[in-house]
Parts: sequence; C-alpha cells; structure tokens
Amino acid sequence: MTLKLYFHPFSSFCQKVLIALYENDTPFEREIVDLMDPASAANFKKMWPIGKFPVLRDETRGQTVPESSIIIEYLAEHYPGKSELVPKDRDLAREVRFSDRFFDLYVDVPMQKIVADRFRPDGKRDPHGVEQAKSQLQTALGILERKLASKTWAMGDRFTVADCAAAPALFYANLAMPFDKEYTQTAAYLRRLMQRPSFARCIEEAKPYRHFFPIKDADWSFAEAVASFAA
Ligand SMILES: N[C@@H](CCC(=O)N[C@@H](CS)C(=O)NCC(=O)O)C(=O)O
Repeated sequence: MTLKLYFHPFSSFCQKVLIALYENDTPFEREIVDLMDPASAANFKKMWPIGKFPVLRDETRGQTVPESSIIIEYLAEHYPGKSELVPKDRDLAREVRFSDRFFDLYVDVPMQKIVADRFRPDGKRDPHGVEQAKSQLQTALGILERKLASKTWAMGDRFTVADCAAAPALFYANLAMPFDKEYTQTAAYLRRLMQRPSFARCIEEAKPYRHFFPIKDADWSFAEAVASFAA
C-alpha cells in the first residue's frame, strides 16, 4: 500500500487526519506510534525529529509529510476523493484554511495545554499558563458561538478540513473545560460532528485508550450520550 499514517488513535491532531481519510475512503496503512515507548519514539523521530504526529509517508511519491493540515492538503492534491475538503476556489480555500488554523491554534492548542499540564509532576505544573489557555479557549468559544448559529458545518453547508480540525479539538475541549451547557450552538455543532460517520469511527477507535486521559474526573457523559444516539 502506498500511504502509511504514523499516528495514535487517541491524539486529536491524528484524528483530524483520520477523519479526512475516512471521509474519502482513502486506503492507507496504520502505524501506531507509542511515544511512551523509547524504541517506538526513537524510530519515529528518525523520520520526523520534531517528534509530533501525525506523519504521512507516501512510498509511491517518495514523500514524508508531517503536520495535519499539510497532510490533508497533500491528500486533497494527490489522492482526491468524493469529499473536497480543501476547495479549489482560492478565496474559499483561504477562508477554509483560516477556519482550520482557528480550530488548531485557538481550540486544540489551549485544550492540549490544559490537558498536558496534568501529566506534569507536582512542582512542575504551570497554573498561570493553564489559566491563560482557559481564557483563550473561552474567547475562541465566544467567537464560535456567534459564527455557528446559522451553520451546519464550520463553513456552512459543506464539510471541509476546518471540520476535521474542529471535531477532535472541541471533543477534548469539552472534557478539559466543559462548555456544552453555556455554549449551546457550539455544543450542537459538536453533536453533529460526533454523529458524522468519519468522526464517530475515530471516537470508537480511541475508546480503548481513554485511560490515558489525565483528567481523571472528566465527565464523559456528553460523549456517551451522543455516541449512543449515533449508534
Ligand atoms: N501542528 C501539529 C501538531 C501535532 C501535535 O501536537 N501532535 C501531538 C498529539 S495530538 C503530539 O505529537 N504530541 C506529542 C508530543 O508533543 O510529544 C499538527 O497539526 O500535526
């Protein structure tokens, strides 16, 4: 098989790419990277020394492609499918890319800061950084709440790379800093994302790894309620 994805099923940025692959039924091989395992991590870093996943390897074209948004752009260009996740129209594509950046930088990154702080040992935590991340997430949710009021997907009627970015970022954000009661439009959007077969599959595949989530008192009821509705 030509495409191999180096990833972990529980990772938000990896799920973003999995959604894109599932949307288009793109065939690919899976290589789960366990960054906790020194051998697996060292092997992965030989390919991409930055050490962050996902990374896509395309043997046919001799390309190694890191970065979730760039992987989805690459797939759209070289392995297009029924779902055009990056529009051809340049102005529309720029708006879609902006929305993708928004979910990555202002939802996913602060969510990860909140979650990752729980992995730190006592005395090494960063409460100020976590407060800043929560405040940034709150601001982002306020913007989304207004923007999503009249939309099915991030860009309107069509499902794009922005929704691939939004789905796991909002899913984990609602566990790290529950917002579904206060930001009801955004919660409704997250519900629609969770019912989309591509993301519902990611949620299912990530289930066996939930014990990795370091916020042990996280409330999974929203995730469970939607999952049972979707089933
Ligand atoms: N900008 C990157 C971010 C990737 C990223 O942060 N991946 C996380 C998992 S969700 C990771 O590899 N974390 C491991 C680490 O930082 O050591 C992308 O869009 O792919």
